[in-house]
Amino acid sequence: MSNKTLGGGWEHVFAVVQGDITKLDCECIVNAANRSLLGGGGVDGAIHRAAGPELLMECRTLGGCKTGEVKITQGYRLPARWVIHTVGPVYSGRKGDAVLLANCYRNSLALAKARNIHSIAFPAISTGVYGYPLNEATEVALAAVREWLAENRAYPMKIIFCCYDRQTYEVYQSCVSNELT
Ligand code: AR6
Repeated sequence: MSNKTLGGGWEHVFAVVQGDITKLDCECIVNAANRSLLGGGGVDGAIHRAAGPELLMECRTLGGCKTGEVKITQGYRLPARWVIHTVGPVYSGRKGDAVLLANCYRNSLALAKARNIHSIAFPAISTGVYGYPLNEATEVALAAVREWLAENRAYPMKIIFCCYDRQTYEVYQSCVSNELT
């Protein structure tokens, strides 16, 4: 785990870890969901399995979620108290993809702040089933988070990028090192 500031002040802790997001003991984890919010594969499936059926029951009441937007639920059987569900773009190669993907990160952080949450873990949104190239998606994620931190310097927030596989972890590590040097 690396603790580094990334465009923020001393109160911002930034970490890249490799592992399963459903195991993380932080206040809030982010789910890379689909517009129905009724579950799926990948990290979405893992979160629903670990949280238990109550999560799906709450998700049924939310009326879905638009791409780039966010909805919050409880974490139920997860160590995390809250789950922020967001919907990344299906990669199309158009400029709008990056805007929508950045919105997932920015809107998640804004909602976390509105709920007085101070630690949040993100998966690599859209880089699995939704086909977003990993390097591009990582740049978008880091830029969006850096901007948010710069705009919210006074708000203590621990941000964890939870990379499931080795390749994702290495890309995040190398992009973070490049940003910091
Ligand atoms: N913890 C952390 N990251 C994970 C985990 C986990 N337990 N499991 C997978 N990942 P994906 P998307 C990583 O496909 O591309 C779902 O069916 C995975 O290795 O989960 O946004 C939804 O319902 C990859 O790096 O999400 C949607 O239909 C990253 O999470 C669709 O997939 C994202 O991969 C969303 O596709």
